[in-house]
Amino acid sequence: MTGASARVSVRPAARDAAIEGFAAAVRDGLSRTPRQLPTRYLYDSLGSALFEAICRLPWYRITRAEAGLLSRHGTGILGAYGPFARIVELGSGGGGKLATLLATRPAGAAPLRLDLIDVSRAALDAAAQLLRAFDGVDVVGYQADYEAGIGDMVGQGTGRGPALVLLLGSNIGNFDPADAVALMRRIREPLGSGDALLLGADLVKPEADLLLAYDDPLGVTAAFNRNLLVRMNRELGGDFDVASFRHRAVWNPAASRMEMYLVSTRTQQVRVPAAGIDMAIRQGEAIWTENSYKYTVEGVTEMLEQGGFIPRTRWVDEDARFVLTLAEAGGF
Ligand code: AVJ
Repeated sequence: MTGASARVSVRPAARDAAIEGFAAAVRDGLSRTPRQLPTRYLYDSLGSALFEAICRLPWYRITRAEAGLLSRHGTGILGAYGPFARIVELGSGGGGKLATLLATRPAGAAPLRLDLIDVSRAALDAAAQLLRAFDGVDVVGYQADYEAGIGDMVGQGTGRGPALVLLLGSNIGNFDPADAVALMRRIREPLGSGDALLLGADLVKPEADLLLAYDDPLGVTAAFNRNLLVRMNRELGGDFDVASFRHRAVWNPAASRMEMYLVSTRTQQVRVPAAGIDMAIRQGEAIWTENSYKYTVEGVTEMLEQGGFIPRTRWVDEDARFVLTLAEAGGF
């Protein structure tokens, strides 16, 4: 039997479905100096598809490195405190990371509930389709940001056994250090003893490798970034001339992060009516769209400990410089 018993439902969070949230975030971000846009809005349907394409680029090694670690060590991970009765994934995307982990699950394993949290409805639909093929799993998708998702989902037990929370793919990289620790604490809060967190984080590596990963020769990352302008035009009635903004990726060594910008190639007026924006952008002026923090192994350990977790096992891909850490919910 393949997934005949799987229950698949995707619930949109009221807060997230609202276009008003996007409009307010755009109004706020574009009014700041420097101008910025919230990263999570990169993931509309096309943005999620472009991100999936990024994951397949030869220069973007995070996804493949993590998949290698998940398939080599999945049995140990799933059996560590288990068997787990529930897996909650923050930022599931199309479900590929979880599918890799579940492929290591032994035949006849105990039933498992999967709660997928993602801002992209299209990604959740794809993930539900992919994951329902696994035996004995119930899949529930929840369209929400991490904050709403944790509040509504992480604390819900099944009464059958421990829960494993997944924060993979270096999704933690979008958070400033203080926010990353705050996120760890938010995840830790509703968990009990025996529950665990599996965290995937990208490590510091040579600048040339990072620049190729975030400004790839095929221009897929540039398209992913510029799609945010396309989305503002479509959903908020904006009149961005998409072709007159170019993608820029820079390594900021002091902050240990990659930064992505959209740079205007000419001085121009831009209106985004639904966000109340009517602004002049100078030639060379940049709109900041993403931070991707790169960690050290020690930095990951410290973040987990400050967040109330006890790191138990870590696996490092030395070649791609990526670390997967299994941590137990501890005391504060
Ligand atoms: C999904 C946040 C992990 O930062 O590497 C990929 C997003 N941005 N290429 C990352 C991204 C540009 C990605 N994360």
